[in-house]
Amino acid sequence: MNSIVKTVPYDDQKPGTSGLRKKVPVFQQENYVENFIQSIFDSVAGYRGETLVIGGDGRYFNRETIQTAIKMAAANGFGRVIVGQGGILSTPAASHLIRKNEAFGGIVLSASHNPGGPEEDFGIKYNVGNGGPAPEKITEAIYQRTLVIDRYAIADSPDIDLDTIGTFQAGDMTVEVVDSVADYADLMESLFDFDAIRAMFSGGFRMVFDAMHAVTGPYAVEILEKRLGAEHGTARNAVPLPDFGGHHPDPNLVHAKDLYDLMMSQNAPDFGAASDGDGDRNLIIGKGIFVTPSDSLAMLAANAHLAPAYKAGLKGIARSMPTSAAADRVAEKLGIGMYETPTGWKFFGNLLDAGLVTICGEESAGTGSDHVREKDGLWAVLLWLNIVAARGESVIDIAGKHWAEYGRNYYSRHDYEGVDTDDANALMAALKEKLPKLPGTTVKGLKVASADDFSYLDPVDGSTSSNQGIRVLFEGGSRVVFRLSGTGTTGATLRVYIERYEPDPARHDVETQEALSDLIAAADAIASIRKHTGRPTPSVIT
Ligand code: VG1
Ligand code: CO
Repeated sequence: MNSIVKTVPYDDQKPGTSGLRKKVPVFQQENYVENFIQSIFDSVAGYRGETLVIGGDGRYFNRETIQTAIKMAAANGFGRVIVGQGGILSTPAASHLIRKNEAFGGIVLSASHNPGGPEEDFGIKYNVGNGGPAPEKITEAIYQRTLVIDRYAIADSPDIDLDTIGTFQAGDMTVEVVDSVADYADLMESLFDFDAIRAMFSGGFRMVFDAMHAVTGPYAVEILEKRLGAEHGTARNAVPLPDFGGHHPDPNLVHAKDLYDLMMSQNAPDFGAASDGDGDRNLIIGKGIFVTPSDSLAMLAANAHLAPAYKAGLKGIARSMPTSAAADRVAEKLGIGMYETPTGWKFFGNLLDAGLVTICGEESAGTGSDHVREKDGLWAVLLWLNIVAARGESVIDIAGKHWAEYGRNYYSRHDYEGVDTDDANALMAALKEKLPKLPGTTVKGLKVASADDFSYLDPVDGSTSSNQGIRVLFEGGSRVVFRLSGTGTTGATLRVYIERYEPDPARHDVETQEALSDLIAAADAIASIRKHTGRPTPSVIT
C-alpha cells in the first residue's frame, strides 16, 4: 500500500555546489526530506521499473533518510533499489554502482567534508545515469519543484534490514543490500598494477592512510591492507562514525594536521594520504613534502601512462577555474585538450561522457578520471602508489623533477569561514563593480593584466553558467580568484585562491606563503577583505 501525503513547500531547498546541505535539525523538520526527494522524482522522467542506487557516508541521519528514500522510491514506481550494506557507500562507489548496474540514477547522502552529528551537517545529492552529479539544468528544476510541491508518495512498508546483504521487498519494489566495498575494490584492481604496488609494500614501503572516521575506512582496509598487503594499521581512524569522532572529515593541512606532522617528522613513512567524509577527496603527502591538489593533478596527468588503465595516454585534462594552471603545462606538452570549468564536479560529466577528457581535478583536493563520474579519493591515492612503484622514486623526487621540467605553480587557498552573509555579498558586489577599472592599474607592485567574472560555456551541450568567480590576472601569469562557497551551512565562506608561476628551478624551494606574499597583499587591497569581513587573517589556509 502506498500513501499520498499532503505537504507544504519549504523555500530554502536550493542545491549548492554539491547537492542540498543543511544542518541536521533543518532536515528533521516535518516532510523536509520527503519534499526534497519527491521534488527529485518529479523533476526527472522515465524511471518506472528502473534501478535507483542509494547510499551515504554513514553520518548522523543517514539510516533514517535511506529508509525514507527506499519507501518513496517504491511508491513512485522504481523497480529496484541497490543500497550499500549499513547504508554505506562512498560517493565514488555510488557512482560506480550506478554505472555498473545501468541504474537510472542515485541518491547520495552526504555533506562531504562538513562535520556530522545531531547538530551538524547533512546533505542529499542526486546523481544521474552516467553516475555523476545532476547537471545544473536538473538541480534548478528540482529547486523550482520544491517551491510548489504539495504532496509526496510513500510506501507503507516496514523498514529494510540494511545490515544484512540480500534481496528484500519494499512494496512492489526489490531492494538489494550489497557489499559496500567489493565492486569498488574490483574496479580499482582493474585500473592499477596491483602486483607492482604489492611488491613495493612487501619490499618495506610504508604508508599511512587517515580515513578520518569517515566512509573510506572499510575501503582502505580492503584495498590497501587486504588486497595490496600493506601492514595492518596502515588505514587509521578506519571505522566510520556518525559524528566522525567529532572532527571535520576534511583532508587538509588544518584538519589532518597529525598526518602532516607525522609526514614531516624524522621517522615518517614513505607515503601519507587521507580522504574526506564521503571518500571523494584526497590528500597526498610524501615523506617531507605536501603535494598541493593542483600539483597532484598535474603530476598524475604527466605520469598516468604508467598505470595500466591509462597506458594508451590521456584524451584531455579538465580542471576547475580556481585550480592552478600546473596541469595546463602538462596538457600542452602532451598535445591534448585542456578545459577550464566552474567549481564542482557536475561540470566535468559532459566532458568525460563526450570522451574529451580522461582526468579531471579541483584545487579542493578532488581528482578523478573517466572510471566513474565523481572525484575519487582512493583512486588518486592508488594512482600515486602505482606511479611511485613504477618509477621507483619517492614523492619528493617525483615532484622536484616535475617542477624542474614544467616550472612550479605556487598555490594557496585562503578561506574566511562563517562570515556574515551580507558582508560577503557586499564584498563581491564591490569587487564586481571595480572589475572594468582594474586592468592596467598596479596593486602592491603587481600590474593587472585582466579581470573578469568567470562564465563557462559547456562545449558539449552549449549551456552557460555565469557568476562562477572573480579572477584578477597579473602580468607574468600570477592571479588571484575570489568566490563564495556553495557548500557551507552557516553564514558565508569567502575563498581566495592565489597562484604564482615560477619557471626558475633555483626558486622552487621557497615556502609557499612567502612566495605568494605580495599577491596575498594585493588580494586584500583589491577586495578590501579586512574592511568587509572584519577578519585580519583567514580561518583556514590550504
Ligand atoms: C567545495 C570545493 C569544490 C568541491 C565542492 C564539493 O565547494 O571548493 O571544489 O567540488 O566543495 O566537494 P565550495 O562551493 O564550497 O567551494 V565535496 O568533497 O563537498 O562533495
Ligand atoms: Co567529498
